[in-house]
Amino acid sequence: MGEIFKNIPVIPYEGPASKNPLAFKYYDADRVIMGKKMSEHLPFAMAWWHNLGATGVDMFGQGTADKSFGATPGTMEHAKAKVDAGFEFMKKVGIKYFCFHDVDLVPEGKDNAETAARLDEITDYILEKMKGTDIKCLWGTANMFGNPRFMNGAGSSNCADVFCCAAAQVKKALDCTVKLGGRGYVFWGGREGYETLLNTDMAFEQENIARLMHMAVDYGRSIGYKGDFYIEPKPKEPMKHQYDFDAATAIGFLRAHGLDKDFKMNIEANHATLAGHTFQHDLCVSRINGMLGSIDANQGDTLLGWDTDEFPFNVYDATLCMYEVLKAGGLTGGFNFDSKNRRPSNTYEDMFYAFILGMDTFALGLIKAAKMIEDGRIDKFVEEKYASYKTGIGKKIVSGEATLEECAAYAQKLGNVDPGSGRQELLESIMNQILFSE
Ligand code: XLS
Ligand code: NI
Ligand code: NI
Repeated sequence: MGEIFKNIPVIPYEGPASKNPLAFKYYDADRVIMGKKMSEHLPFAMAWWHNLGATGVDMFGQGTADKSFGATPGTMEHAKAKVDAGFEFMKKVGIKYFCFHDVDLVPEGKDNAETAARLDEITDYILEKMKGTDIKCLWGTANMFGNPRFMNGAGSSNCADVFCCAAAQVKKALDCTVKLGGRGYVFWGGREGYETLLNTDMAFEQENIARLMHMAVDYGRSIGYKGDFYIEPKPKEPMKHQYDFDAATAIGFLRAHGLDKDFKMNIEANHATLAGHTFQHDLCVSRINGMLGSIDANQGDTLLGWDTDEFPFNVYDATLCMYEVLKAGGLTGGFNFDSKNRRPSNTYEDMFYAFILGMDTFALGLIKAAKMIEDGRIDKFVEEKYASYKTGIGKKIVSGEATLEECAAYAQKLGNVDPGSGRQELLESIMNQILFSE
């Protein structure tokens, strides 16, 4: 197969003054920030489904982008053309990871066995392509939401036969992930939720999801998989109510079912905002629970109530994201662009512009988050805000020595109490100052 993205070179770093649309302005892979290269802070990944699959089809119209890559969609020849295109794309844009669902790699066969044989063939082909490159799999997953059999759920289905079909897919997707050296394995609960409680046994459905996850962990460890499993929370879409609503809900579920040692969170920006949180909120909830594993990097639109999966361009959000990631000491996973071009951005060049935008946005976020930490004013403020717990009664509360009676007796001796200003506007102006100075 010859070159697919003709006239597009390997994307260079040219710096903030460059006006070359096919160059990075901020992402400089080898630049060292807080002791680590940018490329190590930011293990970027390409989502097979969006970048190589999404043509812009929506419920009102056909695709606008041609992703046939010279082959007939729905054939194994096309599956291989996508591999060729994907590897050329990743090399040119300079990213080292990809993420996939089983059905992104090959067209589904007439039964599980045929799909599995196709997956063996395509993963051999991918392994061949990986040789001599440093490109690897970030994570794999099984699509347990597209096929009609999953209409009532996968692990949460009312039907044990469907549960077994889901198990077969998870088993094969884990095999493929291990074969491709994947760092992680994701469960996004596409249809694991409900439309109405009138027909739903919620407790039973949740227990069954946990059973499927335990089986996956047992099987994965038995074939030598050492990476993390991830839950990717999302509050709604496609189901009206999804069980993995947000990070707090998913962490509670993992702990209730004894899965918290093997699982972490894969936090998607647009899912966090759909849950009524900020992206930073769900990252912070994951971090403080030791559960921040990986990130699906995209952004939503506050005017739209669904998962628009836009390429990230909001530098404030990216900065606050990187602030959490730096405080967590990095990710075990990476930054998967679970993002797609807008429907009218339908050329090959647009695919590159989108990744340049996303990678530059996170590079800027990293640079600025490191500055916020090095500047120290914000951290110092937060530290001092809680200073009353360093001495006296506060210290006794934290160490567990104080009783309710002691606190009450202490309170009786107090006059007016002033907890101190939260200084939000001052802190926001410090952030602006850091964002908009060199
Ligand atoms: C959908 C999810 C999905 C997962 C992988 O909203 O983001 O793309 O990342 O199944
Ligand atoms: Ni996602
Ligand atoms: Ni999503």
